[in-house]
Amino acid sequence: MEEEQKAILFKISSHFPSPQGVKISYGTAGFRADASILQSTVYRVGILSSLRSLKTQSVIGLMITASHNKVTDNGIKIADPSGEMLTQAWEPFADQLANASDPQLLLQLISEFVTKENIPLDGTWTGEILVGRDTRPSGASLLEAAEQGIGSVVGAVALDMGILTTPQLHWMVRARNKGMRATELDYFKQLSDSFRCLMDLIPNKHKLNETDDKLVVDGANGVGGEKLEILKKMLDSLAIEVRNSGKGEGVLNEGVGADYVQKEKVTQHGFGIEDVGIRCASLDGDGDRLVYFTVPSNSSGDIDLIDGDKILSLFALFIKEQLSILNKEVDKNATNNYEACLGVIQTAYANGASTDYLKQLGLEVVFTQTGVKYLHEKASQYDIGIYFEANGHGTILFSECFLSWLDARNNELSAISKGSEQQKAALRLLAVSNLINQAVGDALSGLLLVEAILKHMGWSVHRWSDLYQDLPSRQLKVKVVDRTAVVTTNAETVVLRPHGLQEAINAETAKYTRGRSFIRPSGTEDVIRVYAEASTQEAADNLANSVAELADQFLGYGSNK
Ligand code: G16
Repeated sequence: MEEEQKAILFKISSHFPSPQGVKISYGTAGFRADASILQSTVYRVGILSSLRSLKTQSVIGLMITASHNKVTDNGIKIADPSGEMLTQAWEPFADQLANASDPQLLLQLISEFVTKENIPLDGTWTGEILVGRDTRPSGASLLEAAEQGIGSVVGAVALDMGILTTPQLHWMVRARNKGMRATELDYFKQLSDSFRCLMDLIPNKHKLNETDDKLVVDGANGVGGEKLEILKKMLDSLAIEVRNSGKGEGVLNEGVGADYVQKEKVTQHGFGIEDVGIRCASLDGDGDRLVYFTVPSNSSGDIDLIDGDKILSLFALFIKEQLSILNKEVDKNATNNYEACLGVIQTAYANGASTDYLKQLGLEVVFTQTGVKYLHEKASQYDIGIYFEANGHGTILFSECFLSWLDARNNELSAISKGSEQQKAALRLLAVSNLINQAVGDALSGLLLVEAILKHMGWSVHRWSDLYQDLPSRQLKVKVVDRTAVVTTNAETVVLRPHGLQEAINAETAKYTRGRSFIRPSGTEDVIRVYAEASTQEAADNLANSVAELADQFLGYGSNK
């Protein structure tokens, strides 16, 4: 590393001392903490994103957001060249940078890493980092810190993309690196065009079905609601009402949003008995999660949740149907046949009933740890990989290989049987691949796909909800002394450490019919998460409470004893 570069890094780094006595770790989706202690972390991640851009010779993304967390938190997500989350291989370096106690150590770490990774800092390549933020009040000053970090690396420049949803930024990074136009308008245009294309392909018998038409969306008082207001103006065939759009007095994620709705299963602020029977959806604070729900007529305050598992099931059903139409009359001797490999990815949070349902459909279901980075990686190994977390975070990935075959097949069908059911199926799959975000889970594109599929099937939200009956479940959080003391295996379903805890959980779970329970440390909040399901709600609640007590006994302050 040149002396000039070292001097710049040393000088600017001294303005960003790391917070005393705090260890910050790269978690499920980047760094996340109270915004007041994040200046130095964000500055250092700015440096890292510059190095990543120079190393990959591609555009990189840096998003300032804490997504579903409370408004006083903030965080950073990094988008790699293909729009995916930062490669896991660089996470240890991110941890080291974030925790370097002084500028000298920081400089040494960077210098060693640059040499090891052979990163060109000689001005032969200009790094470019697209920077975005959500609507949190702390976002503007943290964005400045990120820009200082990016500017500390000679040859790297930051491009402020303004307030965006996280998936918009990931989409832009991917588009830029594919040589495509990548403004916000381009994003909206791609979504609305492909949605229109799917709507044009709705079977005639369902075209005039005007029932169940209104959709009410909870924007979590965040950026997703704001963007949906813009997008909906480009969609003439969909009536959307956005509530909790962030324009009023409501607080981001407070009693609203996808995380609240999915975990608490009660109506959020702005929704109530007047919404009985209406199709409703909820986004999270940075617009990367989506769940649907309806308000039942019993005025209990509860909702009927349609979570990520059911969105996944709807998508899987539709994709499977289109593939079977496409392959219906295949000429067994033809050389251009393609048996697409379809895979479905879930985590341990997936409701047991959803996994049973997907398996009954004959689909291959694979489990990974929690975190989009793991699910996405797995899904990318299929021709079509559908991944969803129960919390509503997911998408459908199409392999380049399958897409180029599909494109060619569509051209061929258009020449020999234009307008045939087979060609329509090819066109639908192509439209889905354009609509659904290929970089990361995206509530806005997911919502449009759900809407298009419901129309295609001629289904009401209730018909969709009845695909299968969820097993009753409960999620709890437990505050413990040190959540990193928990080590898990088998896609987080088994606790390895502390010793004896898994045996205790097993003994408790065995008492319940269809009982299943696990604990894992959160990677976005300083808590242990507890999940339990069983044959009745009371049993699921009791199991969750017992397991939470065990977690407290083994790891906590003993407050539950
Ligand atoms: C992030 C990740 C998700 C994960 C969630 C909760 O979501 O992107 O994959 O499910 O955190 O993680 P944990 O249970 O480790 O706290 P988001 O929407 O908050 O960015």
